[in-house]
Amino acid sequence: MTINLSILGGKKKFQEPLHVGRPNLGDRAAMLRRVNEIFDRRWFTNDGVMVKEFEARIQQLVGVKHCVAMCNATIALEIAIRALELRGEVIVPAYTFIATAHALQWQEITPVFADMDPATHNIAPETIENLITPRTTGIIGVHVWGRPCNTEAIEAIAAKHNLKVMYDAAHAFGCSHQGKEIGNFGSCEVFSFHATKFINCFEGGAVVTNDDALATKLRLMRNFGFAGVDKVIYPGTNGKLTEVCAAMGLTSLEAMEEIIAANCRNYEAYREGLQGLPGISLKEYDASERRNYQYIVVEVDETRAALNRDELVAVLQAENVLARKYFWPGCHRMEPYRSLQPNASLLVPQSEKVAAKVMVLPTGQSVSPEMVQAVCGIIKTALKQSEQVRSVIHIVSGRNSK
Ligand code: T4K
Repeated sequence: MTINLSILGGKKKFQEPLHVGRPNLGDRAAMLRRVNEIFDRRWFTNDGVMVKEFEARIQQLVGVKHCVAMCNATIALEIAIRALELRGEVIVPAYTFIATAHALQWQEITPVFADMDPATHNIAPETIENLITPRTTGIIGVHVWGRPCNTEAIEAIAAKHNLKVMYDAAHAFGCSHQGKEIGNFGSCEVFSFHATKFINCFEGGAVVTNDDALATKLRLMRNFGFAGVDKVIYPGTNGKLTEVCAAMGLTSLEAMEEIIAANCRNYEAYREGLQGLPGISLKEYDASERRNYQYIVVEVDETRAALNRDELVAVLQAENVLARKYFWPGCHRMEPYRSLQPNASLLVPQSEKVAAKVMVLPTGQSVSPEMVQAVCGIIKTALKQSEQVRSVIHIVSGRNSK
């Protein structure tokens, strides 16, 4: 089927924007029942019934001793970093969402950027050791796209240099690594339940750990350091999850298998639709492990594809398909890091290359396989009509730069 591309003057293929992070809803009636219960109980936050139930469900699903629910994953990262007493410098991948780096910088700890393994998009363990200095206290691995990083190699390096390890598992809830659920690695792991995540609390996050003392500290820190009424025994902040957010989390968890099935079905449809296109490759998920399939990640290799990543994203956006360029240009190229560490890009060549190639496409319950076919049809047509597309993009970008 040939499509009259919008960028070449045709009608937009989608009347409504097709978002990458459209929230999954779960059972609306069940959610409204929970909201009514919260109203009846007049208990809105501070370790309420819904939060406790949410934490218990996460513990059970992950097979971990403690889940400490928080208001979002960024605050959860900050609290976990503080509870682990990380200081000085901490090694993180350059290729991650900016929150991983900011959670350190916010507490005056320097994020030191390691490079990635282009095959997995995860931190390359062999780039870590050269970055260790006497100020290094820890490593934060990130399971990018829900595909686990090389925990064995990271933890071996950490043991050798007496460093702490925690993981940013914002993308990896519901995933496993060598048969073990993510949430059981390092000293602790942090999940995100933001609206755009496959399981969401509107806004929410959690630190999970098998360490009893750490869990106690995290709970204290989440609630100003209160150890009972009128008794503060620790410096803390406010990282609490509200009841209504926990209610959304519980409702979302009830739909977990359906959501994963929808994501998986879309992933297969993309796989079929993009198959055989030169220079276009879909990042694969390992079907022998548990995966949530929440990100459709495509690399555009401009040495082989007829259009580059930015040109394809422009074509898709013109059709109302709001593809994203996560995590371009990399944390090291964002402020304050690009000013504080102007040479960091020299140390992360693979991250630089991959960040310029990746586009993330829409999926989730609100996206059907027919919509996926239409998105793939747009990509195929654009590649076929690359010369016209390129000339139009150049005219428009020339106009915009004047
Ligand atoms: N670590 C990692 C590795 C992360 O990826 C993240 C967050 C964190 C830590 C921190 O977690 P949180 O503190 O957020 O819990 C989005 C999300 O906001 C962010 O949570 C996520 N990662 C990141 C990968 O994606 P943006 O800046 O792209 O968000 P935004 O507002 O542009 O939304 C994305 C798309 O979703 C848009 O097309 C609009 C659509 N959308 C969004 C919302 C909020 C909807 O359709 N409905 C909605 O309600 O960061």
